[in-house]
Amino acid sequence: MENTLVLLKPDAVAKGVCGEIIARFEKRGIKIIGMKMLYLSRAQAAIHYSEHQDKPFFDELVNFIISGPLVAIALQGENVVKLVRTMMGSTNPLEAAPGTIRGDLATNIKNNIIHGSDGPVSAKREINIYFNDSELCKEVAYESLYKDRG
Ligand code: D4T
Repeated sequence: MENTLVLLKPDAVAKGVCGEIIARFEKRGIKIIGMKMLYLSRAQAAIHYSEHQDKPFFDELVNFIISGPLVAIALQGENVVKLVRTMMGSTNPLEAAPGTIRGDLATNIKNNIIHGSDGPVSAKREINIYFNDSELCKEVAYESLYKDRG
């Protein structure tokens, strides 16, 4: 079982498409184990995107991600990192296939609606930026609820 971290970026909140994106994960059978709306501080944004700190688009990326509230979601499932990235589509919405989240809801690479962890190691690091362990739901009752859904 894997976990991954998704951010519905400020443009997703502004466009009012968070519900639609969350519904796609739920319908696919992916389990939500944590979710919150927040403003990211500049320091948190720099930590989240530390791998991009030397890239020319870093400042713009940080300014965008702190420009409004976002929704952070921790998801759990088998191969969920790959599954979510497939559902997201290419980083550049111009190359994202129709039917993917970016292919349907985004138009440019700077405002590309959603972030998803790129591997289990970064998922663990990123989930820790947004959630304390006590904020992640791992109750047995919750497990059986999902089992009942087949
Ligand atoms: P995230 O991290 O947001 O899920 O995106 P990806 O994993 O799909 O893509 P990424 O890490 O390469 O890029 C992070 C973030 O930077 C923006 N970006 C990227 C940008 O504004 N200009 C660029 O040229 C690139 C490559 C978009 C996503």
